[in-house]
Amino acid sequence: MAKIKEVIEDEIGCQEWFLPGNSCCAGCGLEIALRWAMKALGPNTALVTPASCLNVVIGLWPKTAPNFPFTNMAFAAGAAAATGISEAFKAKAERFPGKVWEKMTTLVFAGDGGTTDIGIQALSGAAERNSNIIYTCYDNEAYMNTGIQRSSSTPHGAKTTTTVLGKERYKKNLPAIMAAHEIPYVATCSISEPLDIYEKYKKAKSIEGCKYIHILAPCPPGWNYPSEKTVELARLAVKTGVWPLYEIENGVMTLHKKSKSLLNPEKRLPLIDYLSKQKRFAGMSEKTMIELQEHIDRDWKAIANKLKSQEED
Ligand SMILES: Cc1ncc(C[n+]2csc(CCOP(=O)(O)OP(=O)(O)O)c2C)c(N)n1
Ligand code: SF4
Ligand SMILES: [Mg+2]
Repeated sequence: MAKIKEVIEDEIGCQEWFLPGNSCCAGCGLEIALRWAMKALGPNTALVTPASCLNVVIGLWPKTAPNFPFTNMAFAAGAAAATGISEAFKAKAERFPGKVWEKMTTLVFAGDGGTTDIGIQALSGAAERNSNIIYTCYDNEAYMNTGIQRSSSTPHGAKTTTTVLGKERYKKNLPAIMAAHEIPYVATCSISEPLDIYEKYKKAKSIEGCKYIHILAPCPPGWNYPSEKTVELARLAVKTGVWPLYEIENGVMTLHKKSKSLLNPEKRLPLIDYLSKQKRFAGMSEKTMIELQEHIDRDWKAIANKLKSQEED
């Protein structure tokens, strides 16, 4: 586990690459996610951002917030564009050895709508080709930039402007879908564990091929809670077992220490501790809450089975 001392002593980690003065809402989880990813990756990073909140909060030149190169991209094309950019870096590196091109990392930061719905075909293609990119889904669990419409990543029971009685369907498990592509690295993160974000991006940077990192990034207006509660909510998502933290490196899964003990359901905080702090779950019926809990328990059983089968191998 990375230590804060390591970040402070890291010439890149101790600096801010996504600058203050951007137009994120107060308490935006996305901003925390990007800041910490960039502390690990540094300025030799080309960011691709499909249509999303990030696309907008970046701002207009010459007052843009990223202190590194970035491209705003069409909604469906994040992973495809990143593949092209990464291939261009490779060609340049071969032609001009010893220059910056061989140090470049290609990063996608896309929302859950732009990943689990609209960008999934380009992402699946990039994963199948094993394109040399780091693809991030920052997950605020709805289409926030256009007014809180439900996405495949919105959880069961959550109210959005298109699920006014609460979403009937369940959250799509995109990290599991990406792991099924057998890419070299898949990880989940929470903005409540910034050092874990830092460490996982450092690792992803060192791996050749397609890397997928899915970060839970609470959103005060979208989840309807006071802006100072962002980190608390992200922490509760981990402690209740709603959001397991793990990485899968070359097919081998490892749980983060804060999630490991939660293999025992009795160690998980009650789900209500998480739900009751967000108005998007207000008025949720007991039936829906039980269904949501059962779905979470089912995901944990799948994790336990995977770990068991690894032990037996
Ligand atoms: C093809 C296309 N359809 C719709 C839009 C409008 N649009 C821009 S951002 C956005 C929401 C994106 O949601 P998500 O990917 O979850 O990112 P978030 O806004 O939550 O950060 C939508 C629908 C667009 N820009 N392009
Ligand atoms: S709507 Fe949510 S994700 Fe978008 S900038 Fe505001 S807090 Fe961040
Ligand atoms: Mg979103």
